[in-house]
Amino acid sequence: MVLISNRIFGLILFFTFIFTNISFANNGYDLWLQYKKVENKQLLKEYTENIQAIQFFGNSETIKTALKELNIGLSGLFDNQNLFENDSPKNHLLVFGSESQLDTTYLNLIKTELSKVKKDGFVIKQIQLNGNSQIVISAKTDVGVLYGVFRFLRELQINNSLKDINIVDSPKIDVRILNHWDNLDRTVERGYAGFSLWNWHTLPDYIDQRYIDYARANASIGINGTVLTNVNANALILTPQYLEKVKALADVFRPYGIKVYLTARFSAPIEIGGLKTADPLDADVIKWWKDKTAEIYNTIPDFGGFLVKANSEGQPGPQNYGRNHVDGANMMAEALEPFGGIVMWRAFVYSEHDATDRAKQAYSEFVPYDGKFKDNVIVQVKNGAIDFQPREPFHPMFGAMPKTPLMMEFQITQEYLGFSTHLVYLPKLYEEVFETDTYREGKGSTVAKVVDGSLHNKKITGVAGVTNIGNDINWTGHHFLQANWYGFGRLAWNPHLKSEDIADEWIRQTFTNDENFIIPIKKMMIQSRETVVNYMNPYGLHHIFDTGHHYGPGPWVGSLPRPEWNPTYYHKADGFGLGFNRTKTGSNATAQYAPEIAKMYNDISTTPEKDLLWFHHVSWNHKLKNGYTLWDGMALKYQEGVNEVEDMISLWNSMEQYVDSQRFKEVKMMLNIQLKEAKWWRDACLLYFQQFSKQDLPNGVEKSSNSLKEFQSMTFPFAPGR
Ligand code: GCV
Repeated sequence: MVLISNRIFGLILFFTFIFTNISFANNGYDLWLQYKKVENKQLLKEYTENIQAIQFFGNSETIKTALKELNIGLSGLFDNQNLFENDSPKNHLLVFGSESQLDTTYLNLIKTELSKVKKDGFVIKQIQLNGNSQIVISAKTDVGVLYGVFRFLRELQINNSLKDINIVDSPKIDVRILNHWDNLDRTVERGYAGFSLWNWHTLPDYIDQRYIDYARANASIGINGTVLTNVNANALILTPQYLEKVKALADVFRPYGIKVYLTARFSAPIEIGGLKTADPLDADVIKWWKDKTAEIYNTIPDFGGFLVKANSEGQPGPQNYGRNHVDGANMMAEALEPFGGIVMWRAFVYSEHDATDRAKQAYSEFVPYDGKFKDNVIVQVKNGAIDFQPREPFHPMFGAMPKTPLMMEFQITQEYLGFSTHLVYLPKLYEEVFETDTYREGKGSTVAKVVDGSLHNKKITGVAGVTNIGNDINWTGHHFLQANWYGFGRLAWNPHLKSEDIADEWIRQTFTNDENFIIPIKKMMIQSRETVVNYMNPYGLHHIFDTGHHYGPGPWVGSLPRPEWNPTYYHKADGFGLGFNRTKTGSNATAQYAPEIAKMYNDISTTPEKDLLWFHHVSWNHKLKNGYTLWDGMALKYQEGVNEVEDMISLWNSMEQYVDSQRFKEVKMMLNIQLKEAKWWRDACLLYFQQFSKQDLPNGVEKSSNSLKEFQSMTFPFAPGR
């Protein structure tokens, strides 16, 4: 037991305060960990009544980290030097420690709550001891205690009352992980917020403060893993030269409960191992992976495992040797098994040699392997069957592999949602996916229940997010896109949370607790996902982005050698109409869903209009539910999207008094870019599709001042993220 009462902490706090609040001003660097002074009188009173000193149990690095964070947080939120400087014993304590360390007096007072805690969950409870109210934070593990401390700080930041506080919360997912598509030269594939955070050149000797702040931010939302490198992998990361650098990062992240994972290039035994083959059934290859894995664990004892993209978009894999995904994944799993590591094997596969609908290929390739993977393999599946579009129906693999753990892969970076210049609140998209019913075990078999393992009693569960983090000072390029990192973490912790509640807590922590700001801004965030769908891909249109960089519209692109890389493959515009027939009269992709869903999608009258053109080739004159024809309705949707961005701008402009000047100005400039690009999408798409519909724009839709030719001739050789 240690009572924090010395001046050293006061000094640390003082410098931390200077560092975080002055030198960074408000450039957004502090994310949602702003820890601004509490002004709420009731909370100030409750705080003083409950907390006069801190007492903690345990001395692990994680417990010390929890203490450090508490110090940073409380000194920002309150004028509470007395917590750290006064030696006299106090009656009102903030007590924290794990079950195995906590004093039994406290344990007895929280035992009911603690018995409900699972894995790295925690308890925060106000208790009465000898007539004094105190607050106890405890957990089964030290990382759970750290999560409890972060949650406690969140409660304070969002001005929740401390009176009778009694929170028990546990993660519903085991592996809550970020995927960095970061290359060793620091470029980031589909990265729009600067270069990679990982400075491989100065590692392992130089530990950038950002590595620590990255870990703090992740731990604050329960993220417990990070894949440092791109799935389009470079085998060099597995060499001793780089493993030493990886170790340095792992050492920084460990106290925060974050494990490091790496992408494993399937051909690494050839490229860095000097073997002639990477055949997963070859004895030398098997040995190579076993030795390599042992070497990694020797360097990083808590290494998490491998993420593998195999036989996809040119990446090598077991099929190069006539083997299959099971052979490849199990070979690596066997190497990791003795150390407790896992393989995350991606199901993002489609082949130029397969003429069937791309949307069907992953399901066809993987579902027959259900039950064949080793226990430490988890198959990582994108939320939809194509590729992170503004809206996709859920991937039919969810629910279709009852014997295989499947983890969700979301994109946080906005490859197809406006890069880092469009304000789009993605937790709304994640929530839509999680809430969808797969009907695999009858009504109520939601994707969330597949992913949290409860539908089929899975042994490992996971949610991955392809990050939007780079070395931009505000981390994500756009201040509001921090909310997507935040919201991803919150939903990875509990996929049943509501995106609106997440937006609420994010705004309060990041900007202000003033309802005059929160209510309208929250509404704007929630609406923003539909807005981007409206001005990019209404009614189920998809993959009509310009080629390669995916910046802006390119519905006219139709001459790329791989058919499924062409937007024309997806929209199939012709004189009759628009859309991809995936019903039983078309590619029959609908048959990959449970019968209830297949039936709904096979019939145009029961297909939700948001997915119309995903599943049907629809006449330009088809009557929509609102009475408009498809052509008129679609044109009006594009216009609606533009109008909604205009509304976002007016709203933001009226919010100046609630936001610091730097973030206000930066968001304002970004919104203006978003408006310009929304108009570009509207005009380019409508001019292009008009060639087929041969109809005028309906009233209310603005005419483009550019010609289709002008849009088609635009090139962006240096668009980011390639
Ligand atoms: C990392 C899409 C992206 C690629 C990405 C790929 C994947 O095709 O455009 O940049 O590659 O998905 O998820 O593997």
